[in-house]
Amino acid sequence: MSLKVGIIGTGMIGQDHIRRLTKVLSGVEVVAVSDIDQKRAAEAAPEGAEIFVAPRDLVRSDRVEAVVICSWGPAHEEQLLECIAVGKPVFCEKPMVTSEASARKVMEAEVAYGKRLVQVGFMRRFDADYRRLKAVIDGGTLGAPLMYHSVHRNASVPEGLYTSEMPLNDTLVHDADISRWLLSDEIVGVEVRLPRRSRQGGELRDPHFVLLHMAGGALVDVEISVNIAYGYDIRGEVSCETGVAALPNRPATVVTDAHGIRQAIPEDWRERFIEAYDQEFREWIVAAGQGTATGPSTWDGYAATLTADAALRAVASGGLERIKMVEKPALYGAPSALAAE
Ligand code: NAD
Ligand code: ISE
Repeated sequence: MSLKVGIIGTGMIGQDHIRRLTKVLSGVEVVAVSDIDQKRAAEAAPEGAEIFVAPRDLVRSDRVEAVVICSWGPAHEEQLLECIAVGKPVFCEKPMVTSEASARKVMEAEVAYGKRLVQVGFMRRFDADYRRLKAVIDGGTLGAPLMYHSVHRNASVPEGLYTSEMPLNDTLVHDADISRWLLSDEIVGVEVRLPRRSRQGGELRDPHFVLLHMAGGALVDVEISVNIAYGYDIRGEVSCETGVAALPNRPATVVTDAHGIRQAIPEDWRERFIEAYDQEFREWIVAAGQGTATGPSTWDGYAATLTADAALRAVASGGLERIKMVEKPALYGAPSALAAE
């Protein structure tokens, strides 16, 4: 029996997820779509899917067993709360929400419901290279991790679509989450330094150099570049006590001609993380079919939101901004359980 899914938000990633849910993965069927842009919803809807004007009606439809949210970040809180209110499993693209208050509301609603329903779209945790990197660190052969260097480069972002806050509250959240996951630790402080502004980004402030302070004393530096022009380039290297572990360069055909010897670079996240997105949905379909969720949780979405908030404060203050988390609800496991998730 197939899991019957409704998709809210049929823009770039909504359409990519519809493609994988209808053409790549099995055990799932897209039976409904909704978007504030009715034309886009109609164009993206797979054959036989019902088109809803209001996301609320999609969530409450008897045909829909589980929901995938791909709308813009500020719309996520309301849509997540609708799903939790009716007890339907929901996959929500990052950022889970865009403020601490919203994250607390979603977490309180899920805790009151008493069962995990939300999986957040931190797809890097499902990438085979990141999984191997984590296995090396957890294996302990290199000693304790001391520093993590994270590079997050986008070729470009459509001008106007990206506000000055988005490199931090939309892009940095991936690095915040993967740092917590790789190092099995929480972020307790954030600093941001602003190098000379790149002219590639027009008026947009780009790039950002971010320093994350982990509770156990490790430090993470993050380069956030959203207009690097040459391609989508994601790197990561962990320096430990007796060695270094790094993500490999992606395999690509080596082309040799009169211009030299070179390899292609992914255009954007859809190409770089194609297998990771497939895997995150494979695991989501199994859990949602059982009426629950696994993988990146509301707690992880909350932690990433706090990091983005602190980074935005750090830009304004120029100093170290501390993060204070509420006590972790038992629903999300003990603090040390991060290592096993
Ligand atoms: P997009 O602008 O291409 O698409 C967003 C769609 O949501 C649009 O069609 C818009 O009309 C619709 N929408 C907005 N508010 C809505 C609402 N209240 N109700 C219904 N529909 C609404 O953006 P995108 O690039 O597809 O990004 C969507 C989300 O996915 C963002 O949160 C983004 O951060 C996230 N994202 C995640 C990844 C990843 O790697 N995990 C990659 C890209 C985007
Ligand atoms: C986009 O929304 C994503 O989530 C991508 O993974 C990220 O690399 C990019 O910066 C975001 O715009």
